[in-house]
Amino acid sequence: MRDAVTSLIKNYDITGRYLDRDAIDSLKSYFVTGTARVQAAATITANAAELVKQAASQLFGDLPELIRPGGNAYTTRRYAACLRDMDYYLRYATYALVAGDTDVIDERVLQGLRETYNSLGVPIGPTVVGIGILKDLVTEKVQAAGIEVGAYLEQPFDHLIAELSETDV
Ligand SMILES: CCC1=C(C)/C(=C/C2=NC(=C\c3[nH]c(/C=C4\NC(=O)[C@H](C)[C@H]4CC)c(C)c3CCC(=O)O)/C(CCC(=O)O)=C2C)NC1=O
Repeated sequence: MRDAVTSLIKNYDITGRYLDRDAIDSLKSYFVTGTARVQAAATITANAAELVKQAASQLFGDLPELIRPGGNAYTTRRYAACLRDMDYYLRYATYALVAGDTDVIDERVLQGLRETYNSLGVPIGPTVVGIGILKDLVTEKVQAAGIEVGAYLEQPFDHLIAELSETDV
């Protein structure tokens, strides 16, 4: 598991280089957003249950077939599994946000996920929609708390969305 700083150092150490201008710039941009990252993570944490509940109700409002007979989130057990998955996405996005690196998401969330979803018939398109809703709700919540929002905040969600959306070759 890596963060913005260890990733960078690892890359420079491989070739035995001192940190150059590019490295310093990327470190600066990480530290400049440091306080916002930590504050955003605290805001998400304090509102996690509510964010997941809201995102799910919006998702099921937009795609009601998911919770109708034959839908993948139909039955109490599967409904609960879906909300739990949303909670996983939110929690790991929060870790990645603090780390400034999506490595934790690759390692702990995405590895083997597509295969699991495919084998259980969990639809990936609606999952991606759900993550997008989470991202919007998080952005609203963080902004309402008076914390600067921006690419730093969206990146973990965009990474999940991009990786899950990627079509198999
Ligand atoms: C921390 C990393 C991690 C992730 C991400 C994870 C996901 C994950 N989601 C699962 C199931 C599931 N995931 C969903 C999710 C949904 N169904 C829908 O229609 C919606 C689109 C969506 C919610 C947004 C459902 C319904 C199941 C249960 C499927 C079944 O058992 O038939 C399963 C199968 C095992 C189980 O039910 O627990 C895994 C492994 N597990 C992990 O350890």
